Amino acid sequence: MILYPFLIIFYLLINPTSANETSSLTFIHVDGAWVRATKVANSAAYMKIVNNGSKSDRLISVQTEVCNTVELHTHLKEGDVYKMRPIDFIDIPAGQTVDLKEGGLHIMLLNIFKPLKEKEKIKLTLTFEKTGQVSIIAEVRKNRHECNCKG
Ligand SMILES: [Cu+2]
Repeated sequence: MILYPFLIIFYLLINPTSANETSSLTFIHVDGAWVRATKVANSAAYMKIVNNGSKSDRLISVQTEVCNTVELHTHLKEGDVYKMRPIDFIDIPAGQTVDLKEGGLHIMLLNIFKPLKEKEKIKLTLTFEKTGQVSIIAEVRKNRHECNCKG
């Protein structure tokens, strides 16, 4: 069947984008990332995650060199008190921006190796279900209002 290789070549010529379909459907970027300065063991990272793609995505894990344990957290009301709770993923719907902020969704950094001082830069690697890994630099700040970063 000598025609077979030619059929494959023909398919590739008429369908050149098939190999990277996933990356063309999701487009994730991160704005205004910051991490709270801390002298104690735990801190949190906040940011806006923007999905300009046509498919929804999910943040499923985060890695950083400042600690070994990173959790995705939300705040839930129990009685009159809001408490932090770990969640398995954060949905990032197509065409929307998800705001990770104080009192809401956030990235929890647990058992940090050493104190985080203002203006330090911390690398965070975010893993999304479809987009894959996105590495960002977050600045250490005392609070959101001292942050020069956008958002
Ligand atoms: Cu938390």
